Amino acid sequence: MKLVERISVAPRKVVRSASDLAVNGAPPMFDEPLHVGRPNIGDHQRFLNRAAEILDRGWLSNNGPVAQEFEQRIAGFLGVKHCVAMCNGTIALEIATRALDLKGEVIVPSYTFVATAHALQWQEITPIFADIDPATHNLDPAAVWRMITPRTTGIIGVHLWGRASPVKELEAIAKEHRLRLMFDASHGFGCSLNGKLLGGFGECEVFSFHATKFFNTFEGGAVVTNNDALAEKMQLMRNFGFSGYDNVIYPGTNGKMTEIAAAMGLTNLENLEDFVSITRRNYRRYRDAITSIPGLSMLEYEESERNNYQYIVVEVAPYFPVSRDRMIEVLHAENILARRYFWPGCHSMEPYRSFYPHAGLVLPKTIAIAERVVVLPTGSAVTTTDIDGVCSVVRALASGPR
Ligand code: T4K
Repeated sequence: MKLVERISVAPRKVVRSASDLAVNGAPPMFDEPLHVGRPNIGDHQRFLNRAAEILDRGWLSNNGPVAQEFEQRIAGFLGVKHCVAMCNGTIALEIATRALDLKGEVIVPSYTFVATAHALQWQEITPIFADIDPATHNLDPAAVWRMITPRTTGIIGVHLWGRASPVKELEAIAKEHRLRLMFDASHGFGCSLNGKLLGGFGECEVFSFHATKFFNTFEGGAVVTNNDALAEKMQLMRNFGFSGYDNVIYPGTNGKMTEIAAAMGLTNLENLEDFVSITRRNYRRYRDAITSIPGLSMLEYEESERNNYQYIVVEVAPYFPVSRDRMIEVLHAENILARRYFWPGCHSMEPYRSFYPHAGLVLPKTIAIAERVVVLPTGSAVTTTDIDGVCSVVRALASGPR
């Protein structure tokens, strides 16, 4: 494995007081941006060998041998019967929801990446936003239950930050109300619930393999399922609905994964444990520093489970001396490109904010969490020295307004 390198790796200073901050005229901590989501890239040579084979073979897409191998490896790794690889996570969500025959209203969290809602709206299915549990940032089953109407056909739980949704409770609600249940597992590749890897819960689960995800295929995604008929339907749908030459039996789309994307996936799969050891190390380094700062808390990963530790999620309490947004400004001035994922919540974005102007009334926890969260840089391009630099900036903010 070769790590993504930055031109200048070392932080340029240690911040001891406010006068050391870039917002106060000091030089920035980093010469170049420290991003939240630099890609994890496996062994370059193995990828290049695979790329050369693809070029020699002259088979670039349309269910080629590398994509087929990728699907088998992913299904085997996750312990599910089928993996239907796709060109990205959004199309995978669209195909999964359509294959499940979702219509009318589908309950989703507002506190997620907007693609979860867009995949529904794109098909003229109404996303109904339910509130979250502030302790987990995942759907609150009681809130889901309150949003059910006669038009509800399904629930999409999101395993936000790679921490599992309340699967058992959502299953019980879905069963009682005869709803279809699926999961957006975009953040959850390599994460487990009660020791079982995410991927086998609900009727199907959707992964994103976007460049910024813990496990990437440049762009890519997949729906995984244990349901044979559903898998077969999705295989047709992602290929225009073709069933053999000249015979179209569904209004399909083009959701196919390319061979080069699958080659990246196979390579990265071989280095998955290397990625985890780096993101776990980074997570622990941040946790040791952040949890000792009054007014800040970090979302913790259950160490008895498998985690990918891809997101460093910090909550800024209302009594912290500076606001979350001021903290972001200060960090950006240091070239630390922290993010406000997933502010302000899907319900406050278009078209949802115009369609459902009062949606926020039932989303108090979503609104509070979205106002508090800062996501800090990690991944294989971030070193523990970088993290010490980031934490010295954050610590300086704890001692008073800047
Ligand atoms: N459901 C959920 C819950 C999701 O989180 C997502 C995607 C989806 C569904 C949809 O899956 P896809 O259709 O995307 O497969 C990013 C990603 O674009 C998006 O995939 C992801 N969620 C979302 C959480 O984050 P941004 O706005 O953060 O992207 P951007 O361009 O600002 O990049 C983030 C950081 O990564 C930057 O600091 C730069 C760095 N970066 C980015 C790219 C693309 C690199 O260093 N190299 C790169 O190649 O949305």
